[in-house]
Amino acid sequence: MDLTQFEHQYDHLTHDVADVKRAISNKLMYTVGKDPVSARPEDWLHAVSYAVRDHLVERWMKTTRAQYTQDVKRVYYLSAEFLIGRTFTNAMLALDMMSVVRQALAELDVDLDVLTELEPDAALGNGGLGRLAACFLDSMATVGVPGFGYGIRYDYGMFRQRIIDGRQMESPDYWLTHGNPWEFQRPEITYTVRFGGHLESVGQGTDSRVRWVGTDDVLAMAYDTIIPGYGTEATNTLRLWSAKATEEINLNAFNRGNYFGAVEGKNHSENVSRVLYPDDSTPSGRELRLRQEYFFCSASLQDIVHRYLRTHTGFDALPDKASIHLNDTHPVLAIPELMRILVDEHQVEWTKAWSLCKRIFSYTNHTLMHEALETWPIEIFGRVLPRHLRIIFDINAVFLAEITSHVGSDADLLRRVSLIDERGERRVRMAYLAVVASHSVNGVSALHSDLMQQSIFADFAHLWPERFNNKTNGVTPRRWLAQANPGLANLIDQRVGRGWRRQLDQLDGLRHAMELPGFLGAVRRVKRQNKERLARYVQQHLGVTLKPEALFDVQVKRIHEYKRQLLNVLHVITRYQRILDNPDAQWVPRVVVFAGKAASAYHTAKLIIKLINDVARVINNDERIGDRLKVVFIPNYSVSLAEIIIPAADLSEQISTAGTEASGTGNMKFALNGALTIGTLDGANVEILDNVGADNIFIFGNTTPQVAEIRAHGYQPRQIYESNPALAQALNAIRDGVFSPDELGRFQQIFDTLVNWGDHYLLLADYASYVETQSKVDAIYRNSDEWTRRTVLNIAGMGPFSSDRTIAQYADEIWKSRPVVLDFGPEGI
Ligand code: 26Q
Repeated sequence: MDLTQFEHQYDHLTHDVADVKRAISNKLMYTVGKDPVSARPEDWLHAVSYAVRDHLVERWMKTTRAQYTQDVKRVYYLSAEFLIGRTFTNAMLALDMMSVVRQALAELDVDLDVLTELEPDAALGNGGLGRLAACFLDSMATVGVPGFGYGIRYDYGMFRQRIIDGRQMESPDYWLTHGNPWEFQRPEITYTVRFGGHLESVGQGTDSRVRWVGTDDVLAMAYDTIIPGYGTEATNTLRLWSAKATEEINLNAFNRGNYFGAVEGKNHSENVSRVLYPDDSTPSGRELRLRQEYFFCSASLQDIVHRYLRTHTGFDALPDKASIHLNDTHPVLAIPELMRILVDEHQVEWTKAWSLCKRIFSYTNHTLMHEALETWPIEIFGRVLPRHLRIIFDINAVFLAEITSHVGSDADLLRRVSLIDERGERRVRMAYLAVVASHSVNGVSALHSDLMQQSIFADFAHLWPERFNNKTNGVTPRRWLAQANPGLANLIDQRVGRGWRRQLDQLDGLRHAMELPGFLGAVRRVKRQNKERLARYVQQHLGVTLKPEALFDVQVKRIHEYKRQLLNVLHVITRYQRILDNPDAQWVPRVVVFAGKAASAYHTAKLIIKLINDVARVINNDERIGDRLKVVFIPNYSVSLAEIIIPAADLSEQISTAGTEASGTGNMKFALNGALTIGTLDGANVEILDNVGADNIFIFGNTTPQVAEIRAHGYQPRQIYESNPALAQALNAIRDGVFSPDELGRFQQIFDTLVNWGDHYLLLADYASYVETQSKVDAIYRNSDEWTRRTVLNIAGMGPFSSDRTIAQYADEIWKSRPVVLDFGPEGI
């Protein structure tokens, strides 16, 4: 696609092409150290990135200085994951420099679009939770919240997925091979993080203290990335920690003459930040994961306390100067770590320290699924973090005593809410620790926040109802509309102006545009161009030809049973069988697109990938089907791939079992890009329905209470299988090897899971409703004006799903933070 037509003209006013050209050439020579004659495209990318980055640095220093002089309350967002994707285009858009950079590069004989494709994704996250953190960083900067992200600088991000013979193969994602021009290494900002060792008691009675000694130490070194705000000069900082061996470890071993041992030790301690754990929603329970979590919490807390103490004495004002937000339970060790720093290192009295904690911490829960709740065996915990285990025991003792004094001694209640699960192997319940230590606990959609209070935190919600609240997720319209879909962005600009980038509510103005001549046609043309772009990608990478007039039906997300990719496959097979039975009917041609990664140890998810690929091979090569149905599995789903796939979708599949998907954010990205949703009443789908209206979304399936009811009455999937011939035919085809002629029994297990082993996620219960709803989708799609009208009403209703709205609510209701005032006013451009 030719992007130039969408870049606006007036950024030439603020940036002169000649200046930018000179800056790029200077960076190429003096920073990258290359002659233009021999520079490779990677060298040009680095040169232009440094040139663009310089403009951010000026804003960054202004903002950081203003935060310091105004002594504002800072918001620290602690997250084990930040799924950022690429930075270059995002930075240029924030600075309004896109067209001037394009022009400057063209004059240097370099094509901007070639360079952007070379940048590796920063894939320091698994999926929704990590991407949400990245959207929040963008929004905090944009709305002026003095926010800091803290996390881990993994050497290896989310693994790269290749599909070989239909199966997922993982390979390491070493994203730093060519260096990262967006980060600033800060060797002077280094903290010692301690592990292991043992506890000693010193002193007597009220004077008694605990000493934590004999530890193995690792250094945490800071790397900073600038987070630009959009349409403001405000910028924030993402600080990621990288593990460095302490010199002591090296020298001791070296002096004993054990050179290899010294290097081995170095490797061992530096392994802490080596690799992102790729299990989303099923914690691996590995010791190294616990070490990772403590590593970044300890470094971050030391840094936060250090920054505070530069300008304050005593800790009374700490809650007025720092809010610490826990993105799920992965950073929960920040709680005992703050207690340790206050009590052990600064001699703050326990009760005082604990009341400070409760004013500082807040926590977001992202899942209700039992197997996803983080707990650690106290054996491992005590070995890795003996001091923190003791602190948690002490917190628990005080907490349980408090409960007893309020509600009397109810042994059953105490067992249920204890921070230690005493059933079987004793385990620390990380989510409970988060709830007990935080003044705010939020869910990520209205439905999820309700269910959270009725299920996993029911006892706590009775004790402290005021602590619980909802903050429905959102996505940044800068990346997910302006950047990913310049064609649509440009069209919206023409109808409602450019303000939606910061005020997404302005999309509401599109309702009137519908009547204007030519508008629906223009929307359709943009969608068509986006579909052609995706078809080119698929042709290049998979060798499958897609016709852009087909309905593009898309499900992209992590592969997980609860997300029900298998339900989608059942519909695909049913459609295939119906086309074979009735080839002369007027079929609406469909392209069904899947993408997503399976956790490397999740066998069933990997088998689902194999099934999708096997089904795709059979259908795509069946000449009786032709263009009426195509199925593709696009490998290596990532933020950058999402930016290509989502704008090309007609239909967005959000079909999780009601009550299982906390929110979903892909659902929002698709609707914002003019896809209609087919979905269950789950997560934020419920609120999307409220905002786009029932006529403009395809809702199907059992509701959360119905799901509970079905399960309570002894769900019998086999009965459904036996009474629905179309369903039986699809399932039998899977079982009998229609899609696996080379290994007939390959998918027996999938059949059994659904028919014989209880169908935990109720696919069969929702199948009929799903397939029927898919027919309604076809009917509407046939009427392309009607379809397009509905897609525009979807876009118009997406105003509330900006992460700017989400962040404004966190800032007002949880963090009580105020925007930093920049001397030139908050409005930059
Ligand atoms: C925990 C311990 C050890 C190893 C891995 C993990 C781990 C890692 C990632 C556990 C869970 C995750 C990710 C969870 C996640 O992405 N949840 C999603 O969060 C989104 C943002 O709120 C929601 O929209 C999704 O509904 C939810 O599934």
